[in-house]
Amino acid sequence: MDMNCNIGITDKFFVNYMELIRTKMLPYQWRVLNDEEDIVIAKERDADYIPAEKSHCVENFRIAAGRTKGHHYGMVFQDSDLYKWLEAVAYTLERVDDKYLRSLAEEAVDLIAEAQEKDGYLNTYFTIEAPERKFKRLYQSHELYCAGHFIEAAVAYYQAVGNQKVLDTAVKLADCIDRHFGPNGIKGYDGHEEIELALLRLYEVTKEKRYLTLAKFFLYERGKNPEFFQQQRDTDPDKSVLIEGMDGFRPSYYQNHKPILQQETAEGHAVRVAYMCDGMARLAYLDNDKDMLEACQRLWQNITHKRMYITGAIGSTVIGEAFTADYDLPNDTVYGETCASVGLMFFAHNLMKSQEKGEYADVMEKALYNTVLSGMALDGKHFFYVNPLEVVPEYSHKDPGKSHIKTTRPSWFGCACCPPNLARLLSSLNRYVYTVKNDTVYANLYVSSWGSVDIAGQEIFLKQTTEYPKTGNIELEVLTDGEFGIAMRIPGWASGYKLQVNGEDCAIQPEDGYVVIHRSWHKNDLISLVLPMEAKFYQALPRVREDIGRVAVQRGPVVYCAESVDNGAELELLRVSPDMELQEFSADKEFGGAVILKGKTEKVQLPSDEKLYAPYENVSLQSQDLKLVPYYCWGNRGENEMLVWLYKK
Ligand code: FUB
Ligand code: ZN
Repeated sequence: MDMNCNIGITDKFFVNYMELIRTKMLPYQWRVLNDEEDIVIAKERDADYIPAEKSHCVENFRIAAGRTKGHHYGMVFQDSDLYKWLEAVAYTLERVDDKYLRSLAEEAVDLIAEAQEKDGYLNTYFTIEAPERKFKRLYQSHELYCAGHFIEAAVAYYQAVGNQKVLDTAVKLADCIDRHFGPNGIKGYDGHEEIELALLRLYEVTKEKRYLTLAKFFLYERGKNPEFFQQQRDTDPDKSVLIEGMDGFRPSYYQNHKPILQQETAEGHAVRVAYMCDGMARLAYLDNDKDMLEACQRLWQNITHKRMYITGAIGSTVIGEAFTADYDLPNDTVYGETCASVGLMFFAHNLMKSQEKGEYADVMEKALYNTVLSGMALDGKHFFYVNPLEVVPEYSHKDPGKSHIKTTRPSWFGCACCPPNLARLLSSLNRYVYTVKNDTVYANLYVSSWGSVDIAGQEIFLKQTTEYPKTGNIELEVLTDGEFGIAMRIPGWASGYKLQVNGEDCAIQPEDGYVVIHRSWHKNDLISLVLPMEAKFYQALPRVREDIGRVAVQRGPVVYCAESVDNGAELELLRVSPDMELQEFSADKEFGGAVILKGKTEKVQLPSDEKLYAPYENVSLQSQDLKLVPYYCWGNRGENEMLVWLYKK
């Protein structure tokens, strides 16, 4: 649990998700990792080299532990699937004492500890297949990436159930890394950031300063020598690659093109950027590092003001799963990896700890209610890796450049980073509701919840009641007497709001996205906030070429889309008028009561000759019903077209 917030979520919307994860998703993922599910594993894009016959993840650990014999199978970072699963189980056990999941987790912890080598080294690929190559191919090896995911899982599991063995295993691993890396060891870092943020989590729980120093070393060293990875590769006598297709990337793919403090724009692989930024934000906070905080703010600004989709997705191209350039936001070839938006939420959350700004929480909730939730099907057993804003199934099937744009959620992936990442994020959502700074608690997410926060040494109980985002009515009840501040977030999308304390209007003006109410609070004092939740049409800055002449619909933080199952095929022929009326309906059962939108619009009538090109004339339009569903619900009713940015009349 974050040190100063101990909150339990009671919200119907999210408890449904968390229970789905507990009862269906986590048992399912365990069976997949154990190759016990009869499923078709998808390649995230058409590429021969993606290993997608099975997961083999747990078996890799058994082999490394010497329990069975065989070869490693899967991505070189396959271990991280089990670690993220374990982390999700840990958060789940904090909420519910689920004996079955606990027994699986204990089994996993024992196996992981057994797979660890005597000196603390832990990575099944290198233990089984290439012990002589340890730490020699850092741009591909993911050794520290996997280590980071284990450390995160270990901290979470230790905090949830007090298992000392898991923490000891993580400490042994961190100490092994500490012996090999640093000013007097390997002056380098992993090709995929993750260890940095994980060491900082370990530092928070153990208070061992060496972990903070090592995290700082990794962050500050990165980019000082842009040739580091190339030089390491050149001196490795074994020239075989660890991950096919990864050899041609430039230093910027790994955020290694210049020192972090000099990086002004988000470059390269989007998940790597997000995890790096999260590590930076954690360091800025824990080490009170002002330069690092400024670097975070620069990258934040670039990502969220110039390179992010309306759905909170990041990463514009499949090539390198990467950022491209400012305002280059194609809707139908986007990458928008689920993990990248999960990482963006981490970044926002840790940035808030140093500096409270409503826009951090705005982006956090944008990513959550759109791309992150879209990453899973409503059955909890199917997942998106890529989250497009426009899908035409035939194009996905026939255009090799769109093979990553899946038309429905597969059961699993050859590279299965996203499904367990989603599980760990959603089951730890209680950590994102509030942050405490000095004598003030900031309400970041509006989610029914109950629990306490530590405000300058006082344990203050708070109860939040809301049906947000279905309605915009939020009540925050103070359950403990005390003098402190409560900051209510006024989301950037809200065109107005009504705020009262004990029934009296509150005249305090919002600053940086929060109304901060400082006073002497008494038990049962009640703050009520009403946010206007009407659906609105949005446009993109005209610099975003892909969205010119197009509008998207957002209600509160939730972005909507049209699917052809509701609107007929050829969604590109719909012409909407931004002043049209949209009526709200409580969704069909299939969407768990979410709000859907309906209106009357128009559709282009194609000319009878269907000539491909013809002299310009106005198109003729025919009236047509429009139905929009929350973007996160799309793709749950079979394969069909989907469109977020509708064409304007
Ligand atoms: O490289 C490890 C993970 O696999 C990345 O975070 C994802 O983007 C996927 O490439
Ligand atoms: Zn992923």
